[in-house]
Amino acid sequence: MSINQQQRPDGETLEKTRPEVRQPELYQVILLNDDYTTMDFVVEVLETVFFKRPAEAHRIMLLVHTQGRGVCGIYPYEIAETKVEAVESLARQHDFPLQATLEPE
Ligand code: TYC
Repeated sequence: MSINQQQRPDGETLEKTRPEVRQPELYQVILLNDDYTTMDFVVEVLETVFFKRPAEAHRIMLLVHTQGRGVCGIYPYEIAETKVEAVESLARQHDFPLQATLEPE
């Protein structure tokens, strides 16, 4: 019996024809430019934290470098928050000032 089905006492099964599915609110993870973090490190972060393939990671890195900021992924709140923490924790370990932030989609 799925969550969209209900068993009635007479043995009939009722099924919702239009299940109410609540979509989670989504947040953009935005990467910010700075003058000190190396391009290679940013590409590595995009590959390891956001699972971008090398060409896409390089494209996003250059976009952030030239535009000042760029979206690197869109996720439900807790996942987005975890990505921001992962970026900043990796950056600190390597003594880079790289920062990321969240914005509602
Ligand atoms: N601007 C940095 C440099 O010239 C590269 C960089 C790109 C840093 C993207 C941060 O989010 C960033 N080395």
